[in-house]
Amino acid sequence: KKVCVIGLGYIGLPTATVLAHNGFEVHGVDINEKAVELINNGQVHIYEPDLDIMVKKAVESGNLKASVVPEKADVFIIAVPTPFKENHKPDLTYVEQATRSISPYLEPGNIVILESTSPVGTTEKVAEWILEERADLSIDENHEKRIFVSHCPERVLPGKILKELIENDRIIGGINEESTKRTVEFYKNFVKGKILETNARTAELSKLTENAFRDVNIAFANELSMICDELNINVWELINLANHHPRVNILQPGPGVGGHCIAVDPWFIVDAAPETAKLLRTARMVNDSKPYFIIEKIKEATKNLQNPTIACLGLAFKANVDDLRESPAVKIVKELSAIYDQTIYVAEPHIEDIPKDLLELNVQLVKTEDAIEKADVVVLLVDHDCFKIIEKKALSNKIVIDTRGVLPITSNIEVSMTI
Ligand code: SAJ
Repeated sequence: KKVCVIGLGYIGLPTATVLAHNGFEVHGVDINEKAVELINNGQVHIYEPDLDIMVKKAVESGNLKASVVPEKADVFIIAVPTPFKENHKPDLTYVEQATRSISPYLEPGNIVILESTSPVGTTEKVAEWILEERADLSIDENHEKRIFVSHCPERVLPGKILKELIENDRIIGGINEESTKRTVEFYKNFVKGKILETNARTAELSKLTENAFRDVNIAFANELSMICDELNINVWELINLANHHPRVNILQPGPGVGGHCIAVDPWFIVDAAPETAKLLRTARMVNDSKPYFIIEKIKEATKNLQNPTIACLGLAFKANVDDLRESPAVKIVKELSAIYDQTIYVAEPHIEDIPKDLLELNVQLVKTEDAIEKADVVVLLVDHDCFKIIEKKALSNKIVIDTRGVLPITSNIEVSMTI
């Protein structure tokens, strides 16, 4: 069987690779020519543990090839981004382009699977776009040129993608029962987790709900941290105590919510039910406001210092990854460089070069020890394991603002404290 995967990013490339390892002939497609060239050379353009080795093997086996144009196949998987526009409305341009780009290659009996996290109704739209391009095909039962269309939302956690791709339970919802059935048969080839069947719209909302659930829970922790700051209570101790209750499990506060999923997906629900999704909208706003709360805390902590030198530890959107997309840490560093005249020193051991959008600012990427040594104020923004071993004596006489509660500080407040 042959599979054509559209979009060779964090989801598409690992999926294409796993399929190739399971004996499928895989044709990967991406608009990024550089990525295509790298993949065909057995290399990768993104970092994910073990992905480089797996891609190399898949390409060497002859089962994985990449190109900028699709080819005929039995199964088509769409794994392209679904960002939002300025007004938090979903932007389906990439899904539409991908769908229209595969349409000329479709043949009766083919399955088209949308893996991109999508607003409710998108899978049905995919079917409509195909039929607009191909009047000869049909989604109707008994039609001799029938094709099948389903949603199977990706649910993998960056950093654990290759494991979760195989082990996680999957939800599959087709635009009709036969589409669901055929898509389930396909995923059974490589998924070890349970495969749960539903319709396309429920599958779409289910994925959005999972990320909205996490967003609301993180917002709860973030709001608590701001309440604790006001009441002069240590939020980490508070959460630890409350979590001893058998039915309480509070997540960890931080400088905000980053990444390209949790900060985006709940808006698709809000957009679909704007009057009703009050809690979800508020959670988004709480999490989006958190970086500015941290900046205010930094300003407050430095108000009596002349030209303070600030070191920020971490730029990634979460612990132990190199991914800077929508990172609250990057947002905070940018704001700080606009507020302070002194160079802002940044330590991010997971990247080698300073990202483009910080290049023109007065920001310098340095080693963790150097950043701390130079600083009057140390701001910890990401709970990378490598920061957890920082010793107390390295921080003596510094103002320490720890947004993740990992540094050895004894003060009672979450942020702005002097050792
Ligand atoms: N965060 C906190 N406190 C916490 C947990 C997370 O502040 O207690 C922050 C992180 O630092 C990060 C953000 O939230 O900035 C999101 O991180 P995450 O680890 O919760 O999630 P992602 O974005 O890496 O991946 C999520 C996952 N969804 C869920 O756990 C419900 C993943 O399974 C999805 O596949 C992925 O979104 C996706 O692609 O949709």
